Amino acid sequence: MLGIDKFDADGKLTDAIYRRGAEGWHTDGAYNQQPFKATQLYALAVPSRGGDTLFANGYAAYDALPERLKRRLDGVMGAFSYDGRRGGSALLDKEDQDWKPVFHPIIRTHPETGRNSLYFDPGKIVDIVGCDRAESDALIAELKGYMIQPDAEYRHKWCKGDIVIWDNRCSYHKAAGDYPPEEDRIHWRVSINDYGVEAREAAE
Ligand SMILES: O=C(O)CCC(=O)C(=O)O
Ligand SMILES: [Fe+2]
Repeated sequence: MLGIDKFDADGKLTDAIYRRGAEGWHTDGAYNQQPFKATQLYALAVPSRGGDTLFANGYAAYDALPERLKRRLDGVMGAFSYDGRRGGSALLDKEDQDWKPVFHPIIRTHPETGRNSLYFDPGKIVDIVGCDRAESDALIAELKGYMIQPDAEYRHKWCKGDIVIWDNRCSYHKAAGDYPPEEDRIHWRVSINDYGVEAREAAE
């Protein structure tokens, strides 16, 4: 359940709960070896104003890359971790914050649609494998600029009872984080694991 116990025992707003998902555009589970395939939110309480969730399309981000970058990034891996390039998270236990980086291709071919998307999360990426620090920093800054394409965004205005499911393999999202803090904004959240084609075939 997301959004409960927002105020601590002293009545102080816990920012990590109020602003969850609002720190920036991201894709869920990039710090996992096998990132979540999809995430589902079910709205149980919706504030009177604000609190939308914004989505953007990773295929459109890939399509917008100049040919030079598409070629440069072909087959290139990114290193991702929970902390990315900054400090720890207030929501996680110490042991989770110390996770080693995991590696994912930056250009990711969706296993079901066969389309390429830019797999990128500015808060979770540590560096781009095979580059020196300066080149990796420059590439990360450049890719950030292509993530959000203005004609490929969707803004969900929640109604109580809505269920929204998104595909983390080809999209980014963030919470608007702008609703009245004294009001409830509560979702029931389910992360859907991606066992990959091999695991699915083995199970059939
Ligand atoms: O609360 C939201 O609108 C989205 C939060 C989020 O990023 C998530 O649940 O993965
Ligand atoms: Fe998220």
